[in-house]
Parts: sequence; C-alpha cells; structure tokens
Amino acid sequence: MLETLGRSLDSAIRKIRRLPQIDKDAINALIQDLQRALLSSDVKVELVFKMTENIKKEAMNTTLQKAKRKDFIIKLVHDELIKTLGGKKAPIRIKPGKKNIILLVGIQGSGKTTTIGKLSQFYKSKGYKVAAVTTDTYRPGAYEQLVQLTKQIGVKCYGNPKEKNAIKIGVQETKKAMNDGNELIIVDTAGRHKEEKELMKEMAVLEQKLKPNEVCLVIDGSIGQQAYNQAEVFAKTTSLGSIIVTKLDGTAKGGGALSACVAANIGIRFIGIGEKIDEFEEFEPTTFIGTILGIPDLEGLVQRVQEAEVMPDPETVKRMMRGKFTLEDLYQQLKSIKKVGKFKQILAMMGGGNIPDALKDDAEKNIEKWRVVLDSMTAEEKESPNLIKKSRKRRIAIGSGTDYAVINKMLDQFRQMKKMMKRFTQMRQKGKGGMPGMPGMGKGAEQFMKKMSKDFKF
Ligand SMILES: Nc1nc2c(ncn2[C@@H]2O[C@H](COP(=O)(O)OP(=O)(O)O)[C@@H](O)[C@H]2O)c(=O)[nH]1
Ligand SMILES: [Mg+2]
Repeated sequence: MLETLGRSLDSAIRKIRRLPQIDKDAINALIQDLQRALLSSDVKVELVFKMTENIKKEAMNTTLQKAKRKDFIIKLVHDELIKTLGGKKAPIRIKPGKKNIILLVGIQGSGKTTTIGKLSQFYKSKGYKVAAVTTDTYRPGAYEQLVQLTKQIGVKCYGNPKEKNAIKIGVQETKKAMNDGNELIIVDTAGRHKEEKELMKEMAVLEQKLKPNEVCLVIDGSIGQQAYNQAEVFAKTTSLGSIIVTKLDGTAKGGGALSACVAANIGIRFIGIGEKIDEFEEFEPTTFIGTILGIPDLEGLVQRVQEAEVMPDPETVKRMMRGKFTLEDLYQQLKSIKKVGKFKQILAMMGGGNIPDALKDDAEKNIEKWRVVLDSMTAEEKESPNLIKKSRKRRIAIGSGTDYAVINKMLDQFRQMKKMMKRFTQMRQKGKGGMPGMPGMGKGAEQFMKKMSKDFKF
C-alpha cells in the first residue's frame, strides 16, 4: 500500500540508521529525502514544507546523547507524519438491536459499491445483522452488481431495479430491510447524474429521509490532493461524518489523498487496499505510518526515545550538585519516576543503575499522599526538613489528613536521597571516579560528571 511513498520513506530512515553519527548534513539530507518522497506522493507543497520544517527545527535543536539521536529523529518523522494524518476516528456508534443506517456517498467509480461489500463484511464479522440497500438508479446494472457482491458474504441486498426514483427506493427498501430484523443497513447511492447539482440534492434528501447514523464519503485515493475539493463539495450538502479512501494499493498519490482529507477536517475511517472484499482496513495512523516507514518495533522505538527525552532539568541538577536538595525536589523526581523519570536518568548516567525498587514502589504508592503532605508544609520546612519535629509533624498530619507513617516515610526517603547526593558531591570534589558502597559507580560516574559539567556549566 502506498508503495512508492513507503519505499522512499523507508530508505530515508534506513539511511539515517546506517550513519555513524547524525550531524547537520545528515539532517539536511533527510529533510530533502522526506520532501521528495512526500511531494511525489502528491502531498500539498505547503504542507510538505511545514512538516519538514518542524522536523528540521526539532532535529537540529536536540541535545540528546549521540546514541539516542537516531531514534529521536526517526520518531520525529513518525510523529510529524501522524499529525498530518490526523488522529484515529472514533467508531460509528451502532446500537445493537436498533435501527442503524450508514449512507455511503461519492462520485461514480470511487469504489462505493465495492466498499459496501467490504463494510458489510466488516460489521457482519462483528456480529451485527447487516443488509445492503442500493439506490443507484443511474448506473446500469448497479443493483445486480451489489446483489452479486453481497451474495458472496451472505448479506441480503435490497433494491428495486424497476423504480426510477432513488428517494422512494431508499425509503421503501430500508424499511423492508428493517422489518426483516436487520440491525445495520448500509445504503449505496448513485455517483453520477446529468448534473452535479442534482446528485448533491439527491444525497441531501436521502440523508433527510433516512437519518443515517453517519454519512460516509468514499474517495478514490488516486486523485491525490484533489480529495480536498471532493470532500468540501460533499460536506456542503450532507453532514459528512467520515471518509473512506479507496485504491491505496494502486496509487502513488495516496499520501496526497490522505493528507487532503485531514486538511478538509474530516476524519478517515477506513481505507481500501484492493478490489477483494477483505482488502480493507480500519484506518489507524500510527500503524499505518509504522508500516510505511518500515518501523516494525514502533513501541520499542518510542520507549527508547521517551527514556532519552526525559532529561534532568538543569536547575535541579545544578542544585543537587551543590548539595541542595529539597523535599519539593524529591517529590518532583519521584513523580517523574512514574514515567521513566529524570532521576532514573541521573542514576543511570552515574553508572549506578536503577532506582532501588523499594523506593520506586513507595513513590508509586504514595505520590498522591505526598503531594497533600507537601502542601501542608511551609516553604521553610520543605527547604529544611530537619526542622520537622514532633509538633510540626502533628500540625502537618492534621492539615493533610494523613497519618504519621506517611510523613515519616517521606522524610526517610528524603534523607536517603540526600545522603546519596551528598556522597556523589563529595566524590566530585575529590575528583574520584569510584564511590564506595555504591555498586557500579565506576567509569559511568566520571562520564556523567564530564557531561554534566559541560551541559550545565558548573
Ligand atoms: N485496486 C482497488 N480497486 C478498487 C478498490 N475499491 C474499488 N475498486 C475498484 O474500483 C472500481 C469502481 O468500483 P465501484 O465500487 O463500482 O465504484 P462506485 O461507482 O463508486 O460504486 C471497480 O473496478 C472496483 O473493483 C480498492 O480499494 N483497490
Ligand atoms: Mg456503484
């Protein structure tokens, strides 16, 4: 699907992965590759430049360690593409056992009738009793086409090839289908008339009479960015809820079609990727982009980048280095542990490995309570927790509605952390790499110090 775009994006990403290091030239080359790929996929020029400008700005600004930079840049590309494809559309709300109607509109040849078959299969496999109705009185053999298609999948097709009035057919046949106990009726429409105006009017009246759960526009992906105009025209006459983009298997312009739909502010719900009934997918930008970028382990990549992204904030580190460490710092650090936090980063860079499990568990369990406790303390107490003796503790306990155990635990954690920080500072002053009593504190600590003094200028 979207083979050309996929291939060129994939090769741009591979190029980045192969490089020994990412420098300015590498980023510029990547930007060019991306632009070429997107433009040849018929994505609008302005959009291409906006996207690549964003990627470039972020990529050039990164202060990540070299090793993580590649992942970071690949993720940037990934995220920017996802943004262009919008989020996933929430599913159509279908109430089991009730009357549900989906109305499919779109110009002739876009793939409506084929899509009716695909959609029927999709919902049938979810357990709904589905029927199809055709109101296309314009195209010869339209009724027969849908009958054949639905027969393959055991879905009943309703229609009346003798009647010329599409509205009449729509209303009567939908009613019949409902009376037969169908829960979901998918209605096919004509895609051509003597005049476009008439076609649009017919769609508007059909919508009025049938009151569908959703009007869904079917667009041929090979028209590229022209999809924008088509979406606009249909959105003017009907309350268009979503779009299905078809024929993404056979076109180089799919990127243009998809991004144009998003630009028109109408979510994409499904994509068609072949003529066969099962060549059809729910549209999921994340999976979609992962596939065309050739990133099989997207989750792993995102995880690695997140870990790298959470850099300790320079102010906190500076303060810690000077032996200043307040309760508020502890709270902030522990809060971030929950999402692969800063503190873990600091410890890892020190070569000390991970935060002790016990501390992490306590943090996760107690973090909300600790917030309340902190809010009941004065600034002075947070700066110098040693002040907190019996009577203050009592006041804090009452003020925060917690018991002594919670406060004690927090103070205890604080002392432990502070001790670690202190040892570390001493080590720095002595200029030694090793640290007795802390396994793993060898070379890593030296590197950490070098990096920190460079990054934070202390
Ligand atoms: N390759 C490919 N062909 C498709 C897809 N969807 C529809 N088609 C083909 O497009 C042509 C027009 O489809 P049809 O459903 O009759 O369009 P309609 O006029 O909108 O009802 C047919 O030849 C279909 O087989 C798709 O996702 N991929
Ligand atoms: Mg048709």
